[in-house]
Formats: sequence, structure tokens, C-alpha cells
Amino acid sequence: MAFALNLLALGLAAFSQVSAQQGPWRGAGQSAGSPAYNYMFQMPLPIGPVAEPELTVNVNGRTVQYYSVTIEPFTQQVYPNLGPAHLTGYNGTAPGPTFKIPRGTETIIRYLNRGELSAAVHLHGSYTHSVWDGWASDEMQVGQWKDYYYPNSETARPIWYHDHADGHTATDAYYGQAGVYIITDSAEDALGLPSGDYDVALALSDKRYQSNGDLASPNGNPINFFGDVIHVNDQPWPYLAVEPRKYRLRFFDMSLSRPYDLYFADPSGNWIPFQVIGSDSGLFGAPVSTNNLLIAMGERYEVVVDFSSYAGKNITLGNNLQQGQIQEYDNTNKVMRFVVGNRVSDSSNNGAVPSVLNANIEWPTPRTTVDHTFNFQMGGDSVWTINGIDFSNVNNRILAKPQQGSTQLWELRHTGGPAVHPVHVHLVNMQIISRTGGSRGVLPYEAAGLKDVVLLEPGEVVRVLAFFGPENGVYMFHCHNLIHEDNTMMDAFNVTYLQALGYNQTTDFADPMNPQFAAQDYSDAAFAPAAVSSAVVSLANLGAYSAFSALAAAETAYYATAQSTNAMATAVASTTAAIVSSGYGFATSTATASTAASQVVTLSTVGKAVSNTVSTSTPSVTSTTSTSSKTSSTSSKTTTTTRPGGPPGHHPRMFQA
Ligand SMILES: *[C@@H]1O[C@H](CO)[C@@H](O)[C@H](O)[C@H]1NC(C)=O
Ligand SMILES: *[C@@H]1O[C@H](CO)[C@@H](O)[C@H](O)[C@H]1NC(C)=O
Ligand SMILES: *[C@@H]1O[C@H](CO)[C@@H](O)[C@H](O)[C@H]1NC(C)=O
Ligand SMILES: *[C@@H]1O[C@H](CO)[C@@H](O)[C@H](O)[C@H]1NC(C)=O
Ligand SMILES: [Cu+2]
Repeated sequence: MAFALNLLALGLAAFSQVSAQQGPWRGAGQSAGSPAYNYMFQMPLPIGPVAEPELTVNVNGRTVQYYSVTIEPFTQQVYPNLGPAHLTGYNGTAPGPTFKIPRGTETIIRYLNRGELSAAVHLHGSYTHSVWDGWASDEMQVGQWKDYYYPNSETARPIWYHDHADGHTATDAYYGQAGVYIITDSAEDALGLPSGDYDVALALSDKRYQSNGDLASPNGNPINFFGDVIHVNDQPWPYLAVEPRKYRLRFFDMSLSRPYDLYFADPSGNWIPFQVIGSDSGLFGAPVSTNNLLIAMGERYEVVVDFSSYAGKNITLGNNLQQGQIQEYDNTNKVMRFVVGNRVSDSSNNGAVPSVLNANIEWPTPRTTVDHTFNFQMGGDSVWTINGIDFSNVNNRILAKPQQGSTQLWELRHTGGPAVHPVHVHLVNMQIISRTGGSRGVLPYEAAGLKDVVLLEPGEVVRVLAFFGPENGVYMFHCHNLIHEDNTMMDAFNVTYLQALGYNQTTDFADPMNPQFAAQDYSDAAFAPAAVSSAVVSLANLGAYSAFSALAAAETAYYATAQSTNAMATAVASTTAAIVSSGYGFATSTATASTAASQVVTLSTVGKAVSNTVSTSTPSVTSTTSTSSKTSSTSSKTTTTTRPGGPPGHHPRMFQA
């Protein structure tokens, strides 16, 4: 039955204009018990401010911005007629502050945990060294802080940040620890897509409320959490006043367990065609026209929708999901409303969507041999696993060891359990090669770009191809149904060091538990302006991402030409000058300092400068640990360490790493 319903949703919706009114709504008459929300489409869509850097440093031509964020409890009046909801979010907001970072500008974000539980921050969709990737047990306990260092070197794309702490990621994301992070670039700017007020991020989530207006807990059911109140940017069923022109809308599914099948309906219920222009890893080669868009947890899709024919009318964003595993309620078929005005105040960037959006998607090298098969299944006691191994199985949880810079074909199988599994692989950009075993293949907008999440419905087998590099390190991959992730459908892979590259790191970024980068206890001294800028400079001076482009090029050449390690010297020498500049390419940072910086410090004379040139045959990075206020000079290659135990209420599983 699930398949039949699913076929209905995807088949009918994709190829014909169907009325949203037709047929009984399968969620009608059901509620999860939240009080009635009597303000549907009456509250404006919240659009948070874009974060501004507190400090910008220039190190050997690289621009590094510094931001700080405090994880803290706050209240939000969700039901105007009831009491407030209690949340815990980044800087006391939900969603957290929006980041908009030009490609090539590195960022260091200091998170201070003033919440109730331990925290680990993952920048989802970023190539980030393991030590800053939000490894589930690399946690900040309450009262601790950690500096996360990000490259932002990939092409323009909508990524996001959210908690990833061991065992309570779902709780933390649900109560507010999630936010939008957008990478921009000049190639995208040159396309003339709708921008400024006409470029809107829409973060979807579903929640439940108690009779007093406070949130109901998402915990208790190990299979799924489905709320009966749909939020966009943490506001239930909002409206957005728009002009009769084109808009770029960026969808983020930040829900714990709920995918959506989105459509735009005019006042008669007719669906409005729109164009999908990009997904997780940025712009497609060409736009994909559709009447509906299936988006699962963790996924992002960007669309251009044209309201020009609807002046003075209201357009509803609806959810037509008809998937047997997904619980719909009375109003989960509605998402938000666009109230179209009569006047266009700015008609720039309102032309046809270019037929070529991105001519340089860097598709992974084709490969037909399956390197790994992963079964996503439910075991006894409601434990979810990958190949029978869960994340608490410390000695066995590394399920793959792709060699640095290699391309692998992974087969992901939904082998059981009454739920869907959107699989997220950290670090990589995946090409979705095939989907078999169910009722559908690869959707056109899944095939049009690279992705970091792919949805597995019951019975489905999906093959994905990805480049594992350019550097080595240990990363998680897991189900992005956060209930499953916590319970513990998550394991790891180790991108293993490629000796032949002859590339020597003096700092170990590969072990996520390297104590050099562990969270530290709060102290006023560590937050004094001079200490902050010194910490930023020390970190920036590591040049942690400076060799990316040279390494990526060398690896590509190595795997293309080297049949034996003897060929390596030639491969490196002949390719290091070539900058990989698109797709998953890792450009060396080149952007100029942001004018938004409140303080600009040029520190080329502070510390020992990093060599980040890529013209030499062997890229090198010189660590400047001697200038760092928080490094331990003895830890060059550290293995696993044990962190202090979690706060009360912490998930009882114990990890060594
Ligand atoms: C359009 O939606 C707005 C906001 O919900 C509402 O105030 C208005 O009455 C609606 N207009 C029409 C014509 O339905
Ligand atoms: C978070 O709030 C602090 C204190 O108001 C502010 O200085 C900082 O810039 C904010 N961070 C972001 C990312 O907006
Ligand atoms: C990952 O692989 C590296 C070799 O590149 C090895 O030294 C390290 O111990 C491995 N890490 C784990 C956790 O297995
Ligand atoms: C890296 O280290 C190895 C072993 O110590 C050495 O043989 C090699 O020359 C080094 N490579 C570079 C580029 O320094
Ligand atoms: Cu799952």
C-alpha cells in the first residue's frame, strides 16, 4: 500500500496539474494533540538578520572572518493566546543567525554552550576537517566553548548548521539548534537570479505543543517524530508578502522525521509550475521544471517561482505527501501562504532563468564496481543500525576506508523498519546514480546536481558515487531521521592517508578527538578581545585548508594516471598548478576582506606565516603551534581520548572516542 500511495504522489503530481482539493486528505481528522492554532497565515514569515563578522583577519592573502555564537535558552511566543514556548538556540534564536559567506572566505565560529545539554555543531554540507565537523562525541559540555574553523571553498550552495551531539541531536535540533548558512560566489551572482529581498530562505519543521503553549517533547517514540504544527523559519503557517515577480526560494527540511512534497497552488487549487535550480551542492547545470518537489530531512532545494500572473491573489504552499510511512495530520497539508501584492518595486534580476546555470559541475569519475553495500535496518529493541553496527560499537563502527582522493560507489539499501531513511554522508558530494527496488527511479531534480543526502524509502536500493578527499580524516554517515540517528543509525568512515602524495601535515586534523581542538571551559580570560584575536590568528595561521586545491588536483591526477606509486612524482609535479575550481572543487581562498567587518586586523607579521602557495610541486603547511594559546605542542598524531562524561540526562551510551 505504501508503494501505491507513493506512486500516486510522485506520478500524478509530477506529470499533471492536479487540484489540491481533490480526494480525501489522508491526514484529515487527525491531530497529535497540539492546541488548535487559530492564526493560520496571519503571522509574517520571520526573516532573521545576516550575521556580521566580529573580526576579520588577513593571513597570507586569505581572509578569515570570526563570529561568535552562544547556545542559550530563550522563550518564544508561538501561540499568541497561550503561554510561551521554551527553546534553546544559537544566540537565543530559532532558526539561528543566518550566515552568508562569500566563497573562499574562511570562517572561525566560536560556540559557547550555555544550554542544558552537551553540544556539537555540524556545518552540514561543508567540507570541514574532522576536528571541526561536529563529531558526535567531540562535545562541548555545558559551560564549555570551541572554535570551529571552516573553509567555505566550495561553490555557492545552501548549507546549514545544527547540533550533532551524541544521543540527543533530535532533541537539540527540535528545540532550536539549527540555522541557515549560505555560500555565495561570483559565478552565481553573474546569473542574475532573484536576489536581495527576492531571495528567501525557508526552513521547514514540524512540532507539537502542550495545552499551555509550550513545546511537547519529541522523545518517546524510537521510530519517528511527527508534529501536527508545520513551521517555516520557526513560525507556524506564516505568510510572506511578495511582489508579482520572480522569487528565489531556498528550502531546507530541518524536520526530525518529516519529508514534504511541496507544491504552489493558486486560489482555485491549480498547481503552479516552477523551476528547481539547485540542491544540496549548489546550482544545477540547467533548471528542472516541475509542479511539485519532494524534500526529505537534511535536504535542500532551491527554486525560482514566478508570481507575476497572480497580482492581488494568495498562493498557498502545500504539502501533498502521500507516503505510507509518514503520519499526516489535519493541517500538515499546508505550509505557508504567499500574499501577492500589485506592484513590483524592483524589476532587476527578474528575467528568465538562464538555461545554463552551472557548466562546471564536477561529477565524480564514473565507476561501476560497488565498493560498499550498507543496509539501513531496524534491529531488536528499536535500535537502528547500518550493517548491524551502531555508533556505540566503537571498535567496529568504521565501515569504510576510502583512500584519500579516491572515488567510491556505495550501495545504500533500505532493508527494514516502518520509516524512511534520508542518508547523509558527511564530507562528500554524491552523484545519485540509480534507485531500484521501489516504485520510482532517481527524480529529475535529484539527478541534476550533487547531493549530500539521499532518501531511501522502504525496499529501495540507491547507488551513490562520491569523491573522498582532498584530505584524510574520520567522518560520520547516518540516517537524517534524527530519531534514527540518535537510536543509533550512524557509523563512520575513515578517509585514509594517501602516502604517495608525500604531503606531510604537522597538525592532525584527521582524528575528530584530537585534544588540541577539544572544547574548553569558559573563562573571562579566554573571551577577552585580545585572547579572542590571538586564538583566531593562531587558528588561521594553521592554514588548515590552504592546500585543498593543490591536493585535489594531485589526487585527481594520481587516480587518473598512476597505476603504480612510481607514477606519483610525475602526477604531482604536473598538476599542482591546476586549481580545481568548481563542483566539489576546493578553491584556495582568494576573497577580499568583507566591508561588513567591524574590525579589520591585518596580521601578516603575527606568528609564523603559513605557506599556502600551490605553485610548488609539494604543497606544505607549516603549523604555528608555538603562537597558539591553546595548543599542546606534544600532540602531533593523537589517537583516541576519553572526554568527561555528559551532563545529567545525557544518553547513557559510552564512547571512547
Ligand atoms: C490573502 O491572505 C492574507 C493573509 O493571510 C489575508 O489577510 C487575505 O484576506 C487573503 N486575501 C484573499 C483574497 O483571500
Ligand atoms: C551573537 O550574539 C552576540 C552578542 O549579541 C553578537 O556579538 C554576535 O555577533 C552574534 N553572533 C551572530 C553569528 O550573529
Ligand atoms: C584512520 O586511518 C588512519 C590512516 O590514514 C589511521 O592512522 C587512523 O588510525 C584511522 N583512524 C581510525 C579511527 O581508525
Ligand atoms: C614527508 O615525510 C616523509 C617521511 O618522513 C618524507 O620521506 C617525505 O620527503 C616528506 N615529504 C615532504 C613533501 O616533505
Ligand atoms: Cu532512518
